[in-house]
Amino acid sequence: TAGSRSANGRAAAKGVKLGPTQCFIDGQWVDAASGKTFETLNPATEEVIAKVAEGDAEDINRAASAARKAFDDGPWRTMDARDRGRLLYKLADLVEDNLDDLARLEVLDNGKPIGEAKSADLPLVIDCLRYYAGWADKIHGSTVPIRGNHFCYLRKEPVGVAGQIIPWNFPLLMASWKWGPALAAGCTIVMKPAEQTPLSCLRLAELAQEAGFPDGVINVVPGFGPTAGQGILDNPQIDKVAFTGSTSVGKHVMREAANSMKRVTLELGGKSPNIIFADADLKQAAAGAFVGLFLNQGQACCAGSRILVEEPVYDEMVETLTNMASSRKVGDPFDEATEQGPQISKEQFDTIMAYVESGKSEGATLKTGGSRYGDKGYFIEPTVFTDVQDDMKIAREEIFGPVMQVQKFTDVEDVVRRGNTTNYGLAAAVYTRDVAKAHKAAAALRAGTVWVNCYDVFDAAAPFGGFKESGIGRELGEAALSNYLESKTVTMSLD
Ligand code: TXE
Repeated sequence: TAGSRSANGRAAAKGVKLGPTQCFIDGQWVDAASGKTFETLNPATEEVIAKVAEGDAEDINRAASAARKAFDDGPWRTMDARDRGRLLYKLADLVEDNLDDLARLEVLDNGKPIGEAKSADLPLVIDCLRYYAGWADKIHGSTVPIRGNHFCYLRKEPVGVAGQIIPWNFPLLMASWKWGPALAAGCTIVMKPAEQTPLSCLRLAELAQEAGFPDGVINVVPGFGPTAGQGILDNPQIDKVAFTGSTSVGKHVMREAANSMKRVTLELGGKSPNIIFADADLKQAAAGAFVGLFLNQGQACCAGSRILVEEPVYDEMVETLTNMASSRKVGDPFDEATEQGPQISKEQFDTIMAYVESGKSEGATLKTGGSRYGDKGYFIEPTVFTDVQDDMKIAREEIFGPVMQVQKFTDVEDVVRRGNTTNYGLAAAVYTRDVAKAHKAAAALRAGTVWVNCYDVFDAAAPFGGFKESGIGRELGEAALSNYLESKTVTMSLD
């Protein structure tokens, strides 16, 4: 049953193999220095899954020293790049071999539907690790034709120790997005997974150990933001911080990073517009708009949470989206037929329900949903609001739940401006059959990713990240490597 633990620290819940629950520091599984633990819950049942080591600044400092040593004294920085790549390939293979178990662990701790974990999260993790494995031996500098009798060349060198802080919505995937480019570039890692979902990341570290990553290259310290997370920001041995999470904490990370001039990349929230023109393939548009919002219980930074629909097709689109939402299968995330599981936590559940109340009180029309689903677990009915106005709270703020806002537009020239009227700029989508209109909108939308006639199409090779308050820097693709590299200019006299 959930919560029961055997002597070796592995519990059996829903037949899931739990894996480690301690800190992973310098190749060792250790308790937190304070001896403290915290509970991680199953959001579908509200039951305790396991007690996990609660790391704080002291554990982070130990991890950072180990990562520093593995970087400065080797073996990581001095290992042949191709051999670093081989280890990443090996890790990808091990993840693939353990796909089912990892997917189940993710479902237990996060609540996402098993079908999604197996068909989306895990394959994307594997692809990401392989993609960066391939990069490891292809990172190189260039020569520069400077004036005079000199030979000038540029070296690409790893930035050093990377501190990485990730959220709970895609726990394994976020870990792979951070580990892949950092390890390919030759950095060492101190990672703090989210306190809501530490288990899959710890299991990934165990697989990395099995793959043969040297001690100290990858360190994982579970714990809370203001203690363990802050420990990363405060530690002067850490050269770079990569953060994914809320915009408010992202701003804090950036301020704190300045103290020791850590390099910073941030992947933050969004309020992404989906613009559906009347000439779109409406079936395709509805499918894109629907998945764009409801995927992962609405807990996606790029959630397409403002659906702007051109007037002639507005009523039809509202009806289609409402029907899709009301027939969505909510329930036990371990059931293969389930499409929507619980929200991650009581806090998130309460925040989302408060947004639903604000939508109602500000005069939006609640077409479907709006209530808790069931009486156990943090389930919320798929919810659709229509007649949403730009100035309503639900049209401006990130809800991070299964709550869709549908808005009408008549002015085709003005809709991109409306789409851009937000402090965020993570993603956007346009649905139209008119190629020129699509390209024009894609160029004008101020967002890091624009999807045309689709949504949530991710690939390890395609950069992802935000304009404006949605972040700094890009993850994935070749772009993410530069987050982990310094450029060194070497100039030699030939006289
Ligand atoms: O995020 P936090 P929360 C948004 C979403 C959600 C809201 C709050 O709108 O409703 O944020 O979620 C660590 N120093 N996103 O509270 O707090 C924390 O431990 C260092 C969007 O869960 O930002 C966790 O590991 N670290 C987002 C990570 O930051 C700190 C995904 C994210 O937690 C810290 C998640 C501190 N002072 C939430 N405080 C996305 N971009 O996808 C917290 N942390």
